[in-house]
Amino acid sequence: MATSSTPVGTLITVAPTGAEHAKADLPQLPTTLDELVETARRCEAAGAALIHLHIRDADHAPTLDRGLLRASVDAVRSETDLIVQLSTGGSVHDPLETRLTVLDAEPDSCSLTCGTTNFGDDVFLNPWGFMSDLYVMAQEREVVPEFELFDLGHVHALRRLIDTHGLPFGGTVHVDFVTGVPGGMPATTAALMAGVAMLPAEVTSWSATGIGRGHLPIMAAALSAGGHLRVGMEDNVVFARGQVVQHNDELVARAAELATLMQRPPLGTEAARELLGVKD
Ligand code: KMH
Ligand code: ZN
Repeated sequence: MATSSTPVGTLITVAPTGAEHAKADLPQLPTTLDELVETARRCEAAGAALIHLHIRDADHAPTLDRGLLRASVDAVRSETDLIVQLSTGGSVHDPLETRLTVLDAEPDSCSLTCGTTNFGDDVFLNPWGFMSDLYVMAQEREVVPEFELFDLGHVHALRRLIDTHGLPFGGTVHVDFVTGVPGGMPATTAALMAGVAMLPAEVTSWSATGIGRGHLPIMAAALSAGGHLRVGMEDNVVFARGQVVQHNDELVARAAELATLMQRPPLGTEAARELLGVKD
């Protein structure tokens, strides 16, 4: 990393929906445009500065429909000041070509996963050619990528992307460690610290998320090591033992409280834009 000093504030990202949970099992999952906008508003008020979006169709199934993506970006932008990041990971069933078309919706930021990983019983496919095309497309479209690292090999692949194509748009490099996916790196402090130790010098900020029961330990580890936070129902739907999350803002509020206790209060959206090199 370029700097070893601890950041003064904490970027809180909310990933409210994801592509994996079924609305039928979890009716409080925000899947409609109205629910998404209401979630965005409440999460911004609770301390989030960035929203990582997956969207659903009228049947609540994951979709990468261009028109729906565009409408979601526009609606969240008009109702909040959140940085809008679209997932280019989609669901494990989305074809690579369709995942590239996500940038047509002109988000501020996009996720870019740095390698293929086993994903439960499925495979989340991210071959070099796809990563490389997405990287260049994001540079051309002036979209700031967030590099999703599910495994230590992904850290090394990020090195190759930077060496091959230069810095991303915005001139900063922000990565997010996604820990605890069955098949990826475990949600342990040791694995997270191994990843942080390997980060290329060009990386200017990092965040972490713990899937499922890794949620709290990874949040504490990230805060103590100078990292930022990603929370949300995409990653974790259990607030505490026997208590299912009822709204994403519960997770954001707890992350904000912990960050504030650690003397690293949530960054506002303007400071977050500056941190990530996102256009105003
Ligand atoms: N839904 C996963 C297969 C991303 O958003 O970029 C991929 C994912 C990563 O969630
Ligand atoms: Zn995602």
